[in-house]
Amino acid sequence: MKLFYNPASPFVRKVMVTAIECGLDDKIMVEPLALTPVSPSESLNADNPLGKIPALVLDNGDTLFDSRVICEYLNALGNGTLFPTDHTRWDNLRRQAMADGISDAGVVVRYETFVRPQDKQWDQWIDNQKQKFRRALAAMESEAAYYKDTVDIGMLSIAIALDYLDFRYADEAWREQYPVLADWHTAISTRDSLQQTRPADL
Ligand code: 99T
Repeated sequence: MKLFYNPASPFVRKVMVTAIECGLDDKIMVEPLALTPVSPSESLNADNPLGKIPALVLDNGDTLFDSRVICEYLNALGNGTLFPTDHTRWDNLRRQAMADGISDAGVVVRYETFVRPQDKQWDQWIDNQKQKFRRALAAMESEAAYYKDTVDIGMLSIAIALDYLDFRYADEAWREQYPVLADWHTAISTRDSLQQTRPADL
């Protein structure tokens, strides 16, 4: 399988982490792409009309996107345990959605501040996006005591979203405000799948 990839992307990282957790990482060949909304890739667009990564080209030529679909696919393929079907299913998927929303807001602010020319930047837009991830941080702090040792797609996605905030917005200093979440994050970060996939610029 071929994965359109960038080591900075929290969404690509979800896929890599899932692949490692499910023992499928050696089945995936990565194609690195330096991508922004204003520097698209023709070869990616041919496989994913949305022009976004991650996109996973399967051995039969079909392409799967986005990260939620790919992660669930890999979990099924590798008989993984990241998408339980018992009563925990909805909380697990809600947490994945919350984490992805944090990453989405983080990526939007990154594009607004790093890609958009300075004279066209909109401070209120940036601030409102940051409020999204700040509210989500407060919401996670209030439930983090229950995260314990659970490892599912929701928990891994939260760890990845927090790492993305550290990677792009180190000045957010969320650990001081949210100690329960910080302790949980320190513990889950020792997992091999997270250690092997630290975010980096291409
Ligand atoms: O929007 C574009 O044109 C290019 N951007 C992307 O492909 C980003 C890369 S993160 N991917 C997504 O936004 C995917 C979101 C989707 N819902 C999913 O797969 O879950 C780049 C991060 C960075 O450089 O800091």
